[in-house]
Amino acid sequence: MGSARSVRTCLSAMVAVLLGATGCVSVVSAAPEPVDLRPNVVVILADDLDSATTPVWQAMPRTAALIRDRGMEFTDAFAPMPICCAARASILTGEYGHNTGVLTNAGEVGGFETFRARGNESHTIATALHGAGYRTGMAGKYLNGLEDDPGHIPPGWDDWHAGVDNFLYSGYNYTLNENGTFVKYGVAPEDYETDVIRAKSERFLTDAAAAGQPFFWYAASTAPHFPIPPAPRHLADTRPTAAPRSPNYQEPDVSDKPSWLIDTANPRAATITVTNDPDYTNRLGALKSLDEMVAGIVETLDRTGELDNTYLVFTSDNGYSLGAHRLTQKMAPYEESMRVPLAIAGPGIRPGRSGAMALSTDLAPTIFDWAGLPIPERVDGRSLTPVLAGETAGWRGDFVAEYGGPGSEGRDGIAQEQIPGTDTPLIYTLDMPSWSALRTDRYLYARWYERERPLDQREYELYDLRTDPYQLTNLIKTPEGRAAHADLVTALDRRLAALTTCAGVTCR
Ligand SMILES: [Ca+2]
Ligand SMILES: [Ca+2]
Repeated sequence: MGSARSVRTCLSAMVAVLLGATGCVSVVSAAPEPVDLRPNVVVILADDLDSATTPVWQAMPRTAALIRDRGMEFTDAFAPMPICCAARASILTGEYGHNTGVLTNAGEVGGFETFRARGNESHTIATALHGAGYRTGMAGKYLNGLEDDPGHIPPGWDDWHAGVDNFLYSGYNYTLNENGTFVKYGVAPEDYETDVIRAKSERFLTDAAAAGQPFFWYAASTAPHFPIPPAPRHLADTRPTAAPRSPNYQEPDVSDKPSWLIDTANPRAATITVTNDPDYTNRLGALKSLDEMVAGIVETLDRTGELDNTYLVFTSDNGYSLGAHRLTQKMAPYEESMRVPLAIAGPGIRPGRSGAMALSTDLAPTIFDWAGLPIPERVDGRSLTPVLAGETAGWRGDFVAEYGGPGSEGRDGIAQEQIPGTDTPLIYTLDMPSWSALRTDRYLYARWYERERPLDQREYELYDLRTDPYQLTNLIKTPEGRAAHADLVTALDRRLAALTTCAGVTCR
C-alpha cells in the first residue's frame, strides 16, 4: 500500500543528549514496511551430554569453532533439575521444578502430562516468541511422556516435528508428528535421527530467512543419550574408547553416601565395568553427527545472511555419570549429573569464558531479553545478557537443585530411566530417591528422601568442593562430622529451605 504512517524512533542516549531531545521523535514516512531486525534464536539441545567428564569440545570440534570460539563459554553451567523432562520443562519456561511441578520423567511429579496439566504450555519460550511475531519451530524430543498423546501440538509452535515414541532414542524406527501428520522413519542410513533433525533445521531456517520474519528454532536430537548409535558413516571411525577415569570413578569407599547408593553400589559397579566404556564409545560416535548438525545449521544461517543476527545456544538438558560414584545415568545431585556444556554466540557477544553460574532456568529469560520482551514475574531464572556483556557484579552465588522421587507411593526410589517401547535391554535401570540440594560456589549440601521419608529419617550430604571437587567425602555422614559442621549446615539448610519454595524474583 505504501500509505504514510507514523514511526516512532528512539535515538541513542548520546545522540539524544547532543540534540537536547527526549530520545524519541515521531517521523512521518512513506517507506515500505520496515524489515524486522529483531535477532533470531537457535537453541541446539543435546541429551545427557555431561561436561564434567566428557571432553565435549574435543568431541565436537565444529561446535567448538562455530559457537564456543565465536561466543561465550560458560564453564559453570548447571542443570538444577538433572533429568530429561524436568530439565526441558525448566528450559522451556525458565522455572524451577518446584514451580513447573515437573521434577522427574513420569508419575505425579513428572512427565509431559504433569507439565501440561499444570498449565505450563501457556507460557513457554515458544508462546512468548510466537506471540511477539516470531516464527517458531522445533524438531526432536519435546518432553518424556508425549507418546501418551502423540497428536498433541503445544501452543506457540508454528513448525512441529516432535518424536512421539521412544524409538527416537534408538535413532531409527521412530515416528515424528510433523505438523499433524505422523511420519514413520525406518532403518535406512538416511533415517538416522540426528541427520533428519539436521535436515528439518536447515529447511526451517531457509524458509524463515526467506520470509523475513525473526525466528526461534529448537533442535533437540536425543544424541548422545543411550542407546543411540553413531551414524552409519561414523561407525568405522568410532574406535573403542575408555571413558575418562576421574578420581571418583567407581568410588572405592561409598560408605559416606546415602543408604540407597550404598545398598545398590556393588551390583551397579559390576554393570559399569561391562557397559560403561562401550556406552562412552557410542556416545562419542553419536556426537560426530550432532557436531555436523551444528555445522549445517551455522552454514545455513551464513548462506541465508542470518548468521550475524542470530543467537546460537548449544547446551544439554542434563549431565551424565560415566561411572562416577559407581553411578551411571543422571538424576543425582553430583557434579557429573548437574554440569552441562553451555556456549552462546551472537550479536554483540565477544569471545570469552565465564565462570558465572548459569542455569537451565536462565535460557528463557535470556531469550526474552534478546527478543526485546519483558521477563515475566513468574520466571525463576535470570537473563544472562549482563554476563554475556562481561558484567558479573551481583550475579548469583548459589542455586537449588531438585529431583522428585515417587513421593506418596512411599517407596525409597523408583525406576526412572527405562526405555519402554524399544527392545533395548534395561541395563541402565536405576532406582533413586528424591532429593533437594543447595549448590553454592563452594559447597554442595543435599537432603535425601525429600519426598519419601519424614524429616527425622532423611539423610544428608555435605561436600567442600574447594578441597574435594570429586565429592569423595561426605563431611556429615557421622555424628562427629555433623557436630563439626553444625553452624555451616544450619546456614545451608536455611538457605535451601528458602529456595525450595522460591518463586520468580525470590529465586533470582
Ligand atoms: Ca537428558
Ligand atoms: Ca567416599
